[in-house]
Amino acid sequence: MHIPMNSLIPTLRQAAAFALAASALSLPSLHAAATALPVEQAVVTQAPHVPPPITRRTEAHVVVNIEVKEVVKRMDDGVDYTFWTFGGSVPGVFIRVREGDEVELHLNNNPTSKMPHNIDLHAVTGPGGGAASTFTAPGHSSQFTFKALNPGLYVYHCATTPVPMHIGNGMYGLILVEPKDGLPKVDKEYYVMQGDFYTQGAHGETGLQPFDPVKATDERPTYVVFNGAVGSLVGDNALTANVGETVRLFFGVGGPNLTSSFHIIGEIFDHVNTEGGTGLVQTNVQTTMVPSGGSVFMDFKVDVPGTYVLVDHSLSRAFNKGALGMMKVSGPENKSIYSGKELDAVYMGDSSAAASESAKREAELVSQRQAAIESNPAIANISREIQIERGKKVYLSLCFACHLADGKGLPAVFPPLAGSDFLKADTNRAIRIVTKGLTGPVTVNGGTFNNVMPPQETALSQDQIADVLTYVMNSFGNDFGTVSAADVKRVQNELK
Ligand code: HEC
Ligand SMILES: [Cu+2]
Repeated sequence: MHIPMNSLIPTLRQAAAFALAASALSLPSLHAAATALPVEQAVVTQAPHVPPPITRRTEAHVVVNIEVKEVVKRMDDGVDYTFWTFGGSVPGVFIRVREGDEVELHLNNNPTSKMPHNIDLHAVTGPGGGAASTFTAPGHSSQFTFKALNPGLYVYHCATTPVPMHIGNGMYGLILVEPKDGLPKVDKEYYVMQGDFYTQGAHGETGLQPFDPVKATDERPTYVVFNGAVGSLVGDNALTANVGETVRLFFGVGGPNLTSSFHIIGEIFDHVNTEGGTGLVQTNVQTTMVPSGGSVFMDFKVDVPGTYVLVDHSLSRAFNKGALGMMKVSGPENKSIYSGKELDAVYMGDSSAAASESAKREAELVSQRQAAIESNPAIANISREIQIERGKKVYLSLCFACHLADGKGLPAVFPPLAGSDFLKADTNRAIRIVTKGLTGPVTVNGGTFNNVMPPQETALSQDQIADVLTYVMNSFGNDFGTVSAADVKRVQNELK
């Protein structure tokens, strides 16, 4: 529907002209375009919140203000990223208007931004969806007005070159154009968007991570997340609902590349507005496919209490790259619908209660370490504890599947790590095993094993291998010493 992006991108000179015109035009823009309609200011919200339903049943001239900001935020524990945002966080602010409204959109690019940006709203009928009219240099504003002709849930995104980079840095959000008579009433509404992120460091590598254009072009994301970060909907940030309530979820995929197979573990969607449209309402759906640059909204009644897990059912993304969120439903049990027993640690991996306790404990220890560094040079012990807590999360996401949560393994199948004489004997060998895997007969604590341990070198960073080995060497009754990232680096270099 939109014309090719390249032809939209103004030349630099045009861009400067745009920006100038824009800044001249839109001094605090009370001068709404001449309109016969009542003027109102849109309420916009940050995810997972949604503006209240529109109760008016007549058209209005709605003014929307969005500030573009480039901000450093958490992508994962210890991992920071410079996100480019519509409104300060990822996804961008949720915009809610009504079919037939005139929407006057102001795009304000914060003076601290390094890049020009613009906005293409899929709800717009007109070339570029607003992109050319809103190309805005740092410290400038631009505006344009469109009529919301078609009801539905639409993605908006930045369309400035290089477009995959702008979207890949988090520049997307949703705009809902409510049908004239509104949507069916529900008890709770939430806003979630999935996006794929490409960092130069491996998954979990700490520090400020730059965008990796090669991984982006190859569509090999380091992170696939809901609402801009690993764990943004986990633990204390989980969505909530009460038994008996009907929940509506507005879900979009910003991409820039991946399609989502969106599913909630333990729920069935009662109604799904497929592809964010208003005509085709499918009922009783398990998993719905949401294209990049597309959306869906669905509602479901929550009947029994517990934790429901939002995933991209391309499950490596959920369990290894971050596309996992939670909805906590409270209220009375109903044994006729569900007999009991919660999702346990094995299923939830590093998002289990035990692992999220680990994340909290890790944060406490990190600040303790900071204090210790300042007052006392004897920090080795605290560093080891931090490694253990970090390593435990890696263990719970990966190793436990075979070696089991208690490290005892399975006789004749998976060797024990608890009390393992084999592990204790040679730390460098343990690093090699986790890096390259292990096959062929081995004897551990007198038992013989002849099976396959898969290599972890592409899944785990050097820090993570050091942490997980430190964890296993100091857990399950073991007291075998520690492994540093430098040790892992040395052994891995010898393997090359
Ligand atoms: C898919 C199953 C599987 C996973 C996942 C797995 N292992 Fe293993 N591991 C094995 C098997 C099987 C062996 C023995 C291989 C053989 O018999 O040749 C083994 C051997 C080992 C050994 C040497 C034997 C011993 O008990 O001392 C260590 C150490 C080890 N694994 C650590 C880990 C760590 C740490 C992780 C997580 C990063 C992990 N493993 C993940 C299956 C697995
Ligand atoms: Cu941009």
